[in-house]
Amino acid sequence: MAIEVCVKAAVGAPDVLGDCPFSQRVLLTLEEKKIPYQMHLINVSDKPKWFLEANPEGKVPVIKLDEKWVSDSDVIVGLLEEKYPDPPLSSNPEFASVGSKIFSTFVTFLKSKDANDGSEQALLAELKALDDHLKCHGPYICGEKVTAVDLSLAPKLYHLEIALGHFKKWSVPENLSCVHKYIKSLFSRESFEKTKAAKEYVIAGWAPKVNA
Ligand SMILES: N[C@@H](CCC(=O)N[C@@H](CS)C(=O)NCC(=O)O)C(=O)O
Repeated sequence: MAIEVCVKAAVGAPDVLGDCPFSQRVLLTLEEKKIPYQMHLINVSDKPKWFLEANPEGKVPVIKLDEKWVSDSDVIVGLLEEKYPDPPLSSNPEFASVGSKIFSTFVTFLKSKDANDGSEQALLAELKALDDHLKCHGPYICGEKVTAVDLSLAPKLYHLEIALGHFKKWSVPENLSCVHKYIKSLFSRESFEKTKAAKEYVIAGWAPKVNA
């Protein structure tokens, strides 16, 4: 039986898959584990009553497991690993936090209106640390095989590339070659192609935050 999963619909297009990186992380996990699922697209600016009843906090993603709705991508990914251990996706605990500050530093830089506030340098330092890690341990964060930590980071790097390219004409420096290779190999996975939001919706999702 297919697992029910609620994910974000695109801004202004409620019938199209939206731009939530946490939703994509859960979809990537389902795809990589080849777990059949039924997707409900949730318009987060007009949430359906049944969704709010099932999940009063109102955030996506949520997934129905053993008749219960479960929220939070960290919790969902952990439960999927327990219930569907094959193929194993758990990451080496030593490397579980690699790249974990990239998303927050990216968002700070994206929203920054002051070129001298150090936010670009902070992001560059995180990307450089990822490059150094991949140089020693790559091609994925835990080595030869993709694991949960890559599936969490991939949608965030996708947002970073699109949003910084669009709003700041900024891209990951060429000399971070391991990061470039890493991004290319993650984005070309079938699971990623199938679960990514279209570029225009990623831009539409960030626009109000950038222009705030
Ligand atoms: N920590 C949560 C974050 C989920 C989250 O922030 N979801 C956003 C969309 S990307 C959301 O549901 N926003 C709608 C709302 O808060 O009303 C997770 O990992 O699942």
